[in-house]
Amino acid sequence: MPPITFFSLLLFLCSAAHRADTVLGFTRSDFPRDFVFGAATSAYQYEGAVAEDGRSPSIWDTFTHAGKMSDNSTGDVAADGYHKYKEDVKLMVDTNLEAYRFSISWSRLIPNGRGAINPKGLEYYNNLIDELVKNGIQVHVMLCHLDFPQILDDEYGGWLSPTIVADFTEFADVCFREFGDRVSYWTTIDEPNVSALGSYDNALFAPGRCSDPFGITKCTVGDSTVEPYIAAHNMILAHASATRLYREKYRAAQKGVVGINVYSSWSYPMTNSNADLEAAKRYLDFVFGWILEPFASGDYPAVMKTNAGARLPSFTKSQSQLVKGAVDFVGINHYYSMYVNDRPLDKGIRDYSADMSVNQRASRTERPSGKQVPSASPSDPEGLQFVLHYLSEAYSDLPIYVQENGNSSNDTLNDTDRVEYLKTYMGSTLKALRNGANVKGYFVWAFLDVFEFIGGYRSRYGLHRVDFKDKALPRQARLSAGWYSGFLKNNGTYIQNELDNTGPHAQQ
Ligand SMILES: *[C@@H]1O[C@H](CO)[C@@H](O)[C@H](O)[C@H]1NC(C)=O
Ligand SMILES: *[C@@H]1O[C@H](CO)[C@@H](O)[C@H](O)[C@H]1NC(C)=O
Ligand SMILES: *[C@@H]1O[C@H](CO)[C@@H](O)[C@H](O)[C@H]1NC(C)=O
Ligand SMILES: *[C@@H]1O[C@H](CO)[C@@H](O)[C@H](O)[C@H]1NC(C)=O
Ligand SMILES: *[C@@H]1O[C@H](CO)[C@@H](O)[C@H](O)[C@H]1NC(C)=O
Ligand SMILES: CC(=O)N[C@H]1CO[C@H](CO)[C@@H](O)[C@@H]1O
Repeated sequence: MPPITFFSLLLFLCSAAHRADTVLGFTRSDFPRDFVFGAATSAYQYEGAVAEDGRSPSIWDTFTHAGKMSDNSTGDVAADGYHKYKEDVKLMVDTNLEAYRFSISWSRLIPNGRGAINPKGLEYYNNLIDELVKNGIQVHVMLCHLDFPQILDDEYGGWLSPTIVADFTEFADVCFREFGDRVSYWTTIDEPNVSALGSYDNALFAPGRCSDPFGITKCTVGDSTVEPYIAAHNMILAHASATRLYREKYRAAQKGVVGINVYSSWSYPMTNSNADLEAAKRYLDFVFGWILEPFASGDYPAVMKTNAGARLPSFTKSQSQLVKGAVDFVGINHYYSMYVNDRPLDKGIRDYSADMSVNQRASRTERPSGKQVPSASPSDPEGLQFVLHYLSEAYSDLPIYVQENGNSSNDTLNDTDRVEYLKTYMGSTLKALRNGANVKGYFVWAFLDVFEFIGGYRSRYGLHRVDFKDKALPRQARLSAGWYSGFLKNNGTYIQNELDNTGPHAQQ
């Protein structure tokens, strides 16, 4: 065989193997009919209108107005979803979305944190939900997506106080009562891991508490060694309490389900040494186990109790009973994988990351990133498959929804990288499903460009572009919106040439 042919054959085989592994060899109809495809946004990131119609500030208003974002941005206007939701639901119809996940601004609905309902806030969410239902789009609600009323932070430190459990349950009660006739899918809290660490360990997120040397800035208030654990503990209790309420008061009539969300990365050991294999396992216990193990066993993973000692709160007997079994499904937000190796437990003061006792990075070649968000995060669709299998096995086949998955891009409309990313991660989801993982849905983050908690308006995740420089905030479909739309519409038809012969508005 002449070298050139041999070489082409080799190339062909390699790329065929690669394609078989990663490329779209599937259609919508390969997924079960009750599997649901959607896209997501969240209240502070999408709505804007922060001082309108009776909304009170959330912790994110305070944080952004203190100039804490690297681009000095705020969510004051964001994508102006408060005014543009009808137009956006129309875009969802154009995109053939089967479901939409959004979150409720607690401080818009109940401006004092507890007590009186804001009629305008109630009206907004009723209108949005009606618009979705009218258009046949399944409604998935996140109750608390990183923002809660500033007034509760002022009063008792928000998630740091057990008082929030009762207030959160009351907020959930209002939502179940007012919206539950049209909403069956409830998720209580978004990314407790990220929220606990970002808010109380490294100060990347509102309210920006930390203690030296763990913060991204010089710390003035907080205690990174214990507060993240306390916050997560109260989130777990708040979730469990809201779930119990739903089950006792609403489930029989409304027939819905209540789940919690976790931020998820797969963890690969850097080497095959026992120490690194253990480290990768420990990572999973810290990421997933921290939040999910209490719902399975009523307690935290043993390794967390050992490494964090008394800094990790313990469950009382009645808390343990409340929490155990208090979850109908798990939602995961998934973006990339991590590579970990063992790091000896520091003898000095430790926060959560130090307790985990691993070095982590988002690619094999990067230097360990310490406690910050990785600078680059290569696509690793297989990692999602591992996560779905791991969760199915570790948590007795609880239904799983991929509630966020997506890729950032620049402002371009021709977002070929995003199409590739979504395709391959949806492919991994299908493989996991075929291999028995109990995965029920997949949501792209984000339906359109929004204010990003990391990166403000510099970082674009939308299927639809928002032109933030134009006061009218016009939306434009990206290539990815057209691609997703075609995938969802053409049911049994394999979409193949989407990148070859189409511009950004193709298939719309
Ligand atoms: C999609 O395809 C499946 C199986 O091929 C079929 O049962 C279903 O009715 C189709 N749905 C739509 C909306 O065309
Ligand atoms: C943000 O605002 C601060 C203070 O007003 C200013 O010093 C800084 O240059 C601004 N940064 C950006 C990226 O605009
Ligand atoms: C997005 O896609 C690009 C190109 O594939 C990749 O370099 C980047 O790391 C991805 N980002 C995430 C969050 O996956
Ligand atoms: C956006 O990124 C793509 C690669 O993903 C690149 O081809 C394009 O030039 C970039 N556009 C801008 C405006 O930076
Ligand atoms: C979109 O980007 C791809 C790859 O970067 C390129 O081949 C194609 O010509 C671009 N399409 C348009 C309409 O700009
Ligand atoms: C263990 C784990 O994945 N922790 C993540 C929780 O969220 C923070 C972001 O605030 C990540 O940096 C951690 O890796």
